[in-house]
Amino acid sequence: MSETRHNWTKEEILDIYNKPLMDLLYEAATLHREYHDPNTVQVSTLLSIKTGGCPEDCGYCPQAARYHTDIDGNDLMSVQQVKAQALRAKASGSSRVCMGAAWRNVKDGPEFDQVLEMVRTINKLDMEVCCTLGMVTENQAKRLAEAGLYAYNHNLDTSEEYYKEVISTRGYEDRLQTIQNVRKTNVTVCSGGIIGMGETVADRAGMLVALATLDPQPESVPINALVAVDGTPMEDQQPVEIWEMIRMVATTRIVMPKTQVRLSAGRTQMSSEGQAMCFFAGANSIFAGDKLLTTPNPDVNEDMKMFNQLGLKTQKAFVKAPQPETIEAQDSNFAALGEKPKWTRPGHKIERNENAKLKSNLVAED
Ligand code: SAM
Ligand code: DTB
Ligand code: SF4
Repeated sequence: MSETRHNWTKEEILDIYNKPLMDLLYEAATLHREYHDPNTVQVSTLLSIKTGGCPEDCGYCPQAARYHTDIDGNDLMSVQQVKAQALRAKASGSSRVCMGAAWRNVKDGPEFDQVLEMVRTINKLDMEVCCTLGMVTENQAKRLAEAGLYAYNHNLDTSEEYYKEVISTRGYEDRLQTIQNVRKTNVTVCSGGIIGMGETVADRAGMLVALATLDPQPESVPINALVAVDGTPMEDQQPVEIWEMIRMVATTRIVMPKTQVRLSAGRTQMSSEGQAMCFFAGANSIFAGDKLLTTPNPDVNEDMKMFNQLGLKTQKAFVKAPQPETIEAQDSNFAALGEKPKWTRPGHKIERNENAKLKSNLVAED
């Protein structure tokens, strides 16, 4: 097996992305087979444990409080509700539950304690548990690890340059810091991004440089196609073409050969033939369930039908890394240190986001 490289340059990645498609597919599929079973797909179920009302201004996100979108917001779910949903997900073939919260960052206190209890509860069901809760401090990452968390999802979303056009309320370096904090524990890192936000192909390559030069590389990389939601600053973005998704997946596979590449948001727009090409190009995981966090996802039965047609099997839990141990009396060991993520770019404004906010205020006044 070839060594994983951590010194990729943007030019090299662009050359890969722009190869003739047949050459790109052949190279990606060959590498995929070296490191993974090409007929196995890992299935995760997303669960929005706290929906909407987020203070951030991420231009793609329907959960940002400042935009007028049509989502039903919800306070933090109870542990029992989460357990019931996790059991349903397990029964439908999912090996991982990914809990998402519309938070800028985790705050120590009763809500975080409740999330830790959710992690312990799902872990006891022999399922992998992932969380995506916004920024975490090193201490909070350790507490999640102690509760038995398997993966933490925190996306870089795009290149460092384009990030400034998408989000003004936190910086790229804040994202990288959270990934670093998670890396200090035994929790695996899940980090990827979105295509179709108006970025250039060079921005896509830039994001892959940022991810592939991490050492170790993330264990899981979600590639999302933007779901353009009415009311967000990106409501008018045109859907990405399937070829762009295939190229992005294949390039990710080539520069991060050992990583689980997740075909994430945007699958409702893709045919099963298009998705099959993504699996051939190296995607080996998906989010299943009729909802992502707030937007639709293909029906579970449709996904199972597609898997049968393609001869794909679903991956069992804990194949890639062992089940983490839940350590019971964890809270007192890691008392809050009062760490607070900083706001790295005060005063930074993005015209597209400001316009969407203005439009939202006008709609709210009507
Ligand atoms: N609040 C936390 C955070 O931002 O880290 C966790 C939840 S957030 C919704 C998780 C990820 O979902 C984002 O980083 C983004 O990559 C993805 N996402 C959000 N809205 C999306 C959309 N409309 N289309 C595609 N991906 C989206
Ligand atoms: C990721 O990269 N994609 C998922 C998961 N990580 C949390 C979220 C997709 C969200 C799509 C928009 C929504 O449903 O709100
Ligand atoms: Fe909030 Fe996360 Fe949505 Fe950004 S992506 S607005 S941080 S929920």
